[in-house]
Amino acid sequence: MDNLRYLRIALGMVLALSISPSSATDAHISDKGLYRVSWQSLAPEVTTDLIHEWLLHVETADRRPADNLIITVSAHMPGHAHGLPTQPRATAYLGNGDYRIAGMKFQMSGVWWVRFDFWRKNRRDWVIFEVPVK
Ligand SMILES: [Cu+2]
Repeated sequence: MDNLRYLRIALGMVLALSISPSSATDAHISDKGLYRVSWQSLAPEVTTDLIHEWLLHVETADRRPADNLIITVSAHMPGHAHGLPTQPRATAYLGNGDYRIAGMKFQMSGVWWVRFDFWRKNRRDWVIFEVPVK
């Protein structure tokens, strides 16, 4: 079995176990209204000092999967002069508007702002999520 196939099956299992109907209500609309974005941690809990992956789901405003996006990730804690110790990246497009984000690591508990920037054909949009870290 090749690695990508294995990854898709593993992700499918994780998603089947972890995505609840409420994840749809957590979707944020991007700043310019181009995208509808939600995220899911592939670790059971978002805690400190754990390098883990997220699954980012991106739809267009009319609810179709948004593919071919270039995505960058950044995060900081409001009021604190620091960001992440890692540089998370979108490492794979898994189809259906799902992107794998690797290298998430929060070194301090509290509220974080996680920002995703999206580029497609020189158009940029972005979204910020407020994420409580235990
Ligand atoms: Cu901090």
